[in-house]
Amino acid sequence: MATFKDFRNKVKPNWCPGCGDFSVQAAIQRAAANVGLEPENLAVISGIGCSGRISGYINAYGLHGIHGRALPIAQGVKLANRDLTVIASGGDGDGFAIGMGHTVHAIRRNINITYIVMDNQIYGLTKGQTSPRSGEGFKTKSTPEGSIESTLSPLEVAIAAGATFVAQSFSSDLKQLTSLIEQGIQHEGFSLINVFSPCVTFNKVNTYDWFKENIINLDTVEGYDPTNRLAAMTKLMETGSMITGLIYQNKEKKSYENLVHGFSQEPLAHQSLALSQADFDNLVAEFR
Ligand SMILES: Cc1ncc(C[n+]2csc(CCOP(=O)(O)OP(=O)(O)O)c2C)c(N)n1
Ligand code: SF4
Repeated sequence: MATFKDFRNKVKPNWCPGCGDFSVQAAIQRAAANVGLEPENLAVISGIGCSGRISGYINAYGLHGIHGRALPIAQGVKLANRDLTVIASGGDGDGFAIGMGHTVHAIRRNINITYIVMDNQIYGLTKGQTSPRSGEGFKTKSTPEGSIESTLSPLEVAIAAGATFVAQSFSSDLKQLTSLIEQGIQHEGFSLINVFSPCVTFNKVNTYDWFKENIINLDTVEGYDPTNRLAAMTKLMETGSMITGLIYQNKEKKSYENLVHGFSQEPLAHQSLALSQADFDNLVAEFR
């Protein structure tokens, strides 16, 4: 049986020392081993950004895709081979700015993949511009007088869009993060896990200490019921989304693969896709 070490490869991450993304990498490797996967059972598909490099740092199938397009690629992989566990990953710019349309539709589609967003509330790779997750008044080179736009609350959007699994964690809490990724992988549908993953180089506001002071861990909130959609939305709105843990899960809704008409139980990846000579001749005849 594989251990987390089997999900390591020889590529040395070029993230800045202290970047929150190191913990996300470690948590994915641990969670994959803990749920009994082998490297050949896993595909990690990422977008573009510092966080997007993660697919290159994990020993599994992987694809470092296009900015904002991790989810279309990941959904294609899952539909072609439902036997693979598919993790999509990227930054808050990737998933909640340029890729937000894909995020909303993947959520409502409820396709069985796990989407891990490394939310540092800034664009890291391009040297620190304001993202939709930056706070109002946040000053960067792209908003020198402070951001005048409302901060996006993607987890509220997710619940409104019909999400069946919504969780949030923090890079400093490897135990909780690993457990939530395990639960996300085991969830039969789309799981969204937003991770507060500090950018130590460009974001001097939302630091490790700032998150520690502002986060409420739902594990410490007595009586919180993650199956109650309205309570989940209320908690997000009350706290400005500064909660970690399993926020909402609906185990009743079937995943996309189980609903789509005619979808074969046998993965496309294992089927012969060649046309028979007779089918080919008929097709050509239609265009004569
Ligand atoms: C289509 C397209 N638009 C813009 C860019 C430039 N770009 C690369 S990464 C990035 C944003 C990075 O921020 P985020 O997704 O939050 O990831 P982080 O680097 O913070 O991990 C942008 C705007 C690009 N590569 N492709
Ligand atoms: S710039 Fe920020 S997000 Fe990018 S590797 Fe460095 S600390 Fe991480």
